[in-house]
Amino acid sequence: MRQAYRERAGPLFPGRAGSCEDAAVRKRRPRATYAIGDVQGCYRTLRRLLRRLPFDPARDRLWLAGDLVNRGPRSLDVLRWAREQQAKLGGRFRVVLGNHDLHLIGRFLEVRPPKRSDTLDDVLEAADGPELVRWLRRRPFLHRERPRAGERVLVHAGLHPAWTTRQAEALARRLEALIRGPEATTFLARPGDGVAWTRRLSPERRLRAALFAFTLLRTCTAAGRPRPDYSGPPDEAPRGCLPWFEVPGRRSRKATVVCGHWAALGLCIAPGLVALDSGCVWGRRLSAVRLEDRAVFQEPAAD
Ligand SMILES: [Mn+2]
Repeated sequence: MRQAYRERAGPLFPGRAGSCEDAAVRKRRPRATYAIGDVQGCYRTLRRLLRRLPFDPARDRLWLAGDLVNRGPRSLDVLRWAREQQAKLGGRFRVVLGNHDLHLIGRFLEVRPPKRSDTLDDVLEAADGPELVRWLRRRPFLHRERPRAGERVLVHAGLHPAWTTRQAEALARRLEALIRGPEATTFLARPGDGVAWTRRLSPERRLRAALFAFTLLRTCTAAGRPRPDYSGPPDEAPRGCLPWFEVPGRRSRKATVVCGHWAALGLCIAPGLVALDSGCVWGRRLSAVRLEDRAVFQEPAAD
């Protein structure tokens, strides 16, 4: 893999405690963007990680790669926290939708059956549950920006190799409109389709393929067709099965993609890629990366 760093079973990156950096130092350094991986209801670990970050709520930015909820024990707390952060930080807080977030919305709309591993009851039964789901339903699939240092895209799983980042953004906006509207009930009844991106796809098939890429994609064939059947580590993938970000000629390759979703990949920092899912909900760690200098901060799972 063309990677600068990939997580092994090595030591934790302790990061720097917030208290090490005094106010004067904070003022001098440029604004930082901290990107955090899949929280999945692990609220206790999230709070501990946040305490570790030298995050300045008056200046810095916080990005979450989606899958705020499910499988972990404290989804309700995570949602309440996220909504509060949104109110406090405004555009400096960004979160994108993941497959588990969509599953919660689908459960709330009663178009998805419960799965045995679901831990969503606390949200579904809470008095403020409907309000929190309404808030979640208005989150985007993709956040894209072009700071001077280079283009950045935040997405839960990945980008179809055939897409430019502009195309991806346009598809995300169309999907978001659909999820917020009355068609959500039929559309969310099943997950997206991992299909090749061709001109022949109908508009509806296109949106289903986009839903798959944004929320479920991990691997593709060398020709860029998604392989929905493989979720293991990249070095054990069957022949001809590549991480989506390594597909030759991928059209979004000049941007830096910040994503999560692939726990078996682990924290992976490479040119053009910051993959953040380090398996917190599986008892491993929750990771944050400061995008400006790629400093890593990790917290062992505590939920
Ligand atoms: Mn996911």
